[in-house]
Amino acid sequence: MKKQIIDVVLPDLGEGIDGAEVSEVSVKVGDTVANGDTILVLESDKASMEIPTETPGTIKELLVEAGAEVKVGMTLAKIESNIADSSGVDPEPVEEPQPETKNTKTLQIIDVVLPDLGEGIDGAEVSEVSVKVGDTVANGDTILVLESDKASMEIPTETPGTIKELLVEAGAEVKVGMTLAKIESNIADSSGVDPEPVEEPQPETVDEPSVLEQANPQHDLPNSADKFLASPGVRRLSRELGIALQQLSGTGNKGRITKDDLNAFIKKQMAAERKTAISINPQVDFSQWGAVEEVKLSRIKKITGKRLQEAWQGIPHVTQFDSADITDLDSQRRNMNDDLKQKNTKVTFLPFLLKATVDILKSMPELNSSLNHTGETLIMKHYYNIGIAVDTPNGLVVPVIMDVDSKSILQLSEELTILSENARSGQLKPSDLKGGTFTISSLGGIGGSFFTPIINPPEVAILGVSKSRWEQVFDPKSKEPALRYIMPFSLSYDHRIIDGAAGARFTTELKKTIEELGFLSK
Ligand code: CAO
Repeated sequence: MKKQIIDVVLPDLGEGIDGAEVSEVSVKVGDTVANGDTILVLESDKASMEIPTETPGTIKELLVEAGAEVKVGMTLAKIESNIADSSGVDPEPVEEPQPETKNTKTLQIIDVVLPDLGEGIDGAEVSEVSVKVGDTVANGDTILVLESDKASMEIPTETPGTIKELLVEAGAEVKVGMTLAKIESNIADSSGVDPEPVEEPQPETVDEPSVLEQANPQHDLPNSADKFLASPGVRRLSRELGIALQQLSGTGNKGRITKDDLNAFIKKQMAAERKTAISINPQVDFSQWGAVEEVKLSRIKKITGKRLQEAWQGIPHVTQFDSADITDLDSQRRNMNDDLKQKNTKVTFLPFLLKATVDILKSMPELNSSLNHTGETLIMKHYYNIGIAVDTPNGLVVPVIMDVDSKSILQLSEELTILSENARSGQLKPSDLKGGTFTISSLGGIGGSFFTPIINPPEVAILGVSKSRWEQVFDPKSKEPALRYIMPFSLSYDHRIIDGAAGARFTTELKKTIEELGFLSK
């Protein structure tokens, strides 16, 4: 073995492209690279290309930088490599011995079919189409990325050639055995050799939501529809790390997100996490004043605690208090429960409050919105998915009841029972925690009057419900004191989005609709 310095030269880029701009230098001097490792990403008018090295070794010199124009044949880098040659002469390219066949190659159109995905997965959603018609692909190149409930998978082609037709698009549901694309290929004729087998794609199993996903339950990863410039390598890495590219600002050419941007983002996140994790408590030996016991926090408590701290510190909260006379609602509920007795089921106040809340959200859409990640726009949601805070032995979780506006009181009651049981037995699925637009936290079954709930970001408001009490109030109709069942409630809202007037209007309208039972006829 002898160490030699080998020039990495820009190869022919095909499709008549004789030069391009360097959008990313993926290595630095001193890095060790293997055969096929990307050293540069280029951006031409026609395509974005990763330039790999065919020489394994150590990067000794980099002769180009991001933003530079490079031409075919230009030396890009110098690599120190162990070459198995004692003569000291540059190794002649040695032709791989070819199997002795009497092959002739013919052009054929080959169907790329979705292979068996394993783990009982028979279909999935296309989250990214990684190629386009006209692209040249090699054996093992990714053509699609799929996202199932269980895993994220890159689907490679086993056929090298040119993409002639793409039969699926991002967002489509695909099933095992379905034809995904057609490739024009130089395949050995009948006397020839079968194309090389490619390893089955191994889904990276993500049975449990990642901490990142749990901490940001509504946070979805990017799909091909996003408009962020990033090389396939950076996209792959960001997917593997569970980082949505929308959160990053690209410093590369035309705003391209580079590996350095991804690294800088991760460093920033880690620093922020360290900062948040630093307790405001000084280290104290409490045992000096008496017996103590140290108990570990549950995983849910740690995740929720961090999220609550971030929400409390990051959102300017205002809480508006009010109360509603629920005497009529209570008799309505009792009547309903009398009818339900045979079915051995009953309805609490919460399903009614869900309906009444959605009724008001429809007329005050800013309370059903989210700030977008730049803080420049508000995303108004035309669906009403309400999160319910559930107290469990392991801590607080917030499963979501979807499309509350289209469900009856009874349906909501049944769903609430199932979700809270699943929450308490630890059987919630990641999807049960996603997609909420507003949250209700009810302590009505426990006690207390009024509390200040913390907003569940990216939502902008949360309703806190407290235990109702019988109170003597002045009846404006009879002008007599009357005994009425009064429910205290509070609305915490994000003051960046909701003005005080809107907050007070919401609680006033909610009180009115609960007292007049207006929402029941809708
Ligand atoms: N006033 C008077 N009684 C009330 C009431 C209210 N506002 N809310 C509930 N009740 C009654 C119910 O009607 C039920 O009584 P009946 O059996 O006679 O009907 C009883 O209190 C118990 O109700 P519940 O709490 O079991 O059921 P729910 O539908 O009201 O709430 C759930 C379900 C899952 C929200 C609740 O069990 C829970 O976990 N609450 C805690 C949420 C929490 O911890 N929030 C704090 C988060 S910190 O921001």
